[in-house]
Amino acid sequence: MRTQVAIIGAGPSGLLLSRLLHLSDIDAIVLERRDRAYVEGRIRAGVLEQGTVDLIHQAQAGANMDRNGLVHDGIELSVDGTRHRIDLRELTGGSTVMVYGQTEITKDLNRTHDEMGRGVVFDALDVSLHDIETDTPRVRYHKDGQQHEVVCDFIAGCDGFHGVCRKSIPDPILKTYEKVYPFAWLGILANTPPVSDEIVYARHDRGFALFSMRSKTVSRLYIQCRPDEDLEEWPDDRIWEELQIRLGGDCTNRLETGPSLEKSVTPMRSFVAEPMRHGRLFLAGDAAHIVPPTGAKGLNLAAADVRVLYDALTAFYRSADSGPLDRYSQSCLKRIWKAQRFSWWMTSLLHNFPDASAFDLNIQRAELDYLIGSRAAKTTLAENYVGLPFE
Ligand code: RFL
Ligand code: PHB
Repeated sequence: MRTQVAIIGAGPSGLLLSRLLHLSDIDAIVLERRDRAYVEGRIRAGVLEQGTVDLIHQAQAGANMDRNGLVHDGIELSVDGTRHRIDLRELTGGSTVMVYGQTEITKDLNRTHDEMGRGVVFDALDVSLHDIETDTPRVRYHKDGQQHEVVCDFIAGCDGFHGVCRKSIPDPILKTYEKVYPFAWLGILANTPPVSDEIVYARHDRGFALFSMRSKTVSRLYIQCRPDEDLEEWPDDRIWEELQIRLGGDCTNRLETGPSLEKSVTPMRSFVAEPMRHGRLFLAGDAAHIVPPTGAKGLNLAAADVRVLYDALTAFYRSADSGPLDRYSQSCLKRIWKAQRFSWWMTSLLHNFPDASAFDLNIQRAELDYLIGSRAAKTTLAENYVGLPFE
């Protein structure tokens, strides 16, 4: 089979890129290892920058998001039970974020693919990349026991952190940077009404906690835990009790408890691979970088890569201009490192580090104190949280 762009992975990066290319009459195929129910069932991100919202509109996949997404003007920081509001809209001169689940975005994008009649190949096993340093790279995979081969012009590696694409870049060329944190997040989803109108990030001596939501009736909550935490030791009641303590203030009384619909542990790491391009292979999203979720940047960075890659591919096909493709890695990495810095900073500010000295703890307290008391510091947080401008 022949196509212009072979996309590996049907997460938000792959689906968004494929949809945008389709609208520009560029032929693409998406190969996904898992089945559709699995891909659509994963509970992940919830906070979208305006740039991500705009790209979803550009992909003509924003109708449900417009109907059901919640626009948030601010976020709250809870420090040992006392709440402090960060007014995103006022501090940034009008910017806000949209709370809308990644699960819903994936479903919305899959539906657009159904309509396109050029869908995603789910259950595509043993994907392997060949001849990526030539002008006619190839992708092989197995489906229903048969081997298939796709010949293409470009391969978009949108296959997440554990995918095959990054591993196809030869070792001496690929450089990686990594920081692993000594804690994880235990997340639950529950059919309980939000305890607050806005997301609450809580610093507490027992560890970080986060209150978020998916709708006016569904809450998404996280607590800092050990990376090797055993979920068996965390029945729902214990999680709710811990959330009540850590969120503190009026959240303690207002928190409505209920059975969890989903429960999982997410390890925390910062990771960057560069270059994001090798020959005709371009990495996008989690395949090239991971941020700890504290800054809510993972999905937004993935969308930012897709935007740059889509623009570069259209410049190539419309004007035979390969300049934007040549600059792809460099263009993306500038934004990625700024989001890495912000995510690392939010994580350092709000979590308990098991090996922190008394000096480290005092510095963390001073940083929080300064942030809460300084308009300049709150503006810095706000402009990073809503998403830095595109150059
Ligand atoms: P994904 O979503 O991992 O999708 C990759 C897809 O590739 C498939 N795949 C393969 N397919 C074919 N062959 C192979 N060999 C393959 N190997 C893998 C996989 O099955 C999968 O379908 O990557 P993508 O598209 O780059 O999207 C990235 C985002 O999913 C991720 O950055 C965010 O979820 C991160 N994140 C958040 N980001 C935000 O912007 N805001 C948030 O509020 C936010 N909260 C979060 C998060 C991530 C979390 N977890 C679970 C890590 C909260 C959490 C708890
Ligand atoms: C979420 O709603 O899942 C969420 C919100 C904010 C974050 C991370 C995750 O920083």
